[in-house]
Amino acid sequence: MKEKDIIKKLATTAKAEKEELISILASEDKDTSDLLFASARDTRTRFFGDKIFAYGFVYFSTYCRNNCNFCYFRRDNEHTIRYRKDSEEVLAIAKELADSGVNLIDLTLGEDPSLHKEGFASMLDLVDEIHDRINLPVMISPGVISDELIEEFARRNAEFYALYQETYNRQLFKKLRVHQDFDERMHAKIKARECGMFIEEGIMTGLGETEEDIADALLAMAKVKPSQIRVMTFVPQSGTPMAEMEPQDHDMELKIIALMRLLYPKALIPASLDVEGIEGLESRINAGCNVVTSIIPPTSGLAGVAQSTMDVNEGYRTVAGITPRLNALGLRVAEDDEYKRWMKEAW
Ligand code: SAM
Ligand code: MD0
Ligand code: SF4
Repeated sequence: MKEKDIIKKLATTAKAEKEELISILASEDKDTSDLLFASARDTRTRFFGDKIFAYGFVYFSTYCRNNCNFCYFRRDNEHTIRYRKDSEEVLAIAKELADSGVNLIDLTLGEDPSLHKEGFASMLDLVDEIHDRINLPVMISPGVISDELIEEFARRNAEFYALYQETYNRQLFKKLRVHQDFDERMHAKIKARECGMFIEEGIMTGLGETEEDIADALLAMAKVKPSQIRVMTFVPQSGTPMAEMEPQDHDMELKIIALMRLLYPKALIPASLDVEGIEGLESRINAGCNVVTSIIPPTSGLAGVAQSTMDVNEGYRTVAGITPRLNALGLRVAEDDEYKRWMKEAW
């Protein structure tokens, strides 16, 4: 089948064979990509209208026991600024984010040994405090945690568990997430889903993966029944083994976003401000995203992940910063009760 017919089939059936996905990923034809993005936007409008959800990002500990080769916060990176925010600081930041109009608070951290030591007691309490005092849903991004802890976070009603596989190519996974277990990471997501949490799955591009790897990932991620799916282009980080790797342009990320939209029409798909900052917002939204992530208060002293400082102090990674840009595209930041309604209907 020709690429354009594959896209039409995808838009009506949400189905494609692996070879078909590969041919779209490999295509360099402008008409094909224009049709791909237009179909993705149509699909988003069909399921979400003009609503875009906004997530506040609280990276509250940058300590990590792991050594992922791509990550600025890996254990052995001596360039990293390490900090750990206490609960009162996190709550003050979450309140500021809520007042600014975000729909969810994403509590993210490295696999901080001191949190593991205390059994995540302070983070579990934070989930309760955000629910009680701030009344917003919570996403947790703690990395891989035990089944018992997943059960405990689920008991506290943490709504979302984000844990990205990065790749479904096991050899590549081993090179990236050194000394980590592919199956253990998959298991944590399946377990969390069984306990009643929404799952965010994700991949990275620009790591030397093939188009076949990407197509495999797009199809295989269905296994974890994700409600939110993402792709981010790898951004080389100083002080890491991959610091000198040639960065890839963002075209592949945009194509993957659009394919995600067509394969998983009801999914939440983030446009991360953490890759290209605010300048990268429009292209990602135009590829079919319906969430903006990595909104960070300018004076909070918090870091991003892939772009730890870009646009943060300038105040561009804020709801006020994204609103005019979304409005110019005929879109708007959703209200909290619209997000809560999505959660009810999506389960
Ligand atoms: N430590 C937890 C974990 O690894 O699951 C939570 C941190 S999570 C926010 C880190 C995610 O950011 C990674 O899973 C990866 O997808 C993304 N990321 C990290 N470093 C990146 C980089 N240099 N470029 C692009 N994305 C990156
Ligand atoms: C983002 N930097 O939203 C964040 C991060 C973690 N749940 C999300 C990758 O882009
Ligand atoms: Fe740690 Fe997560 Fe970075 Fe890996 S990606 S080094 S687990 S913070």
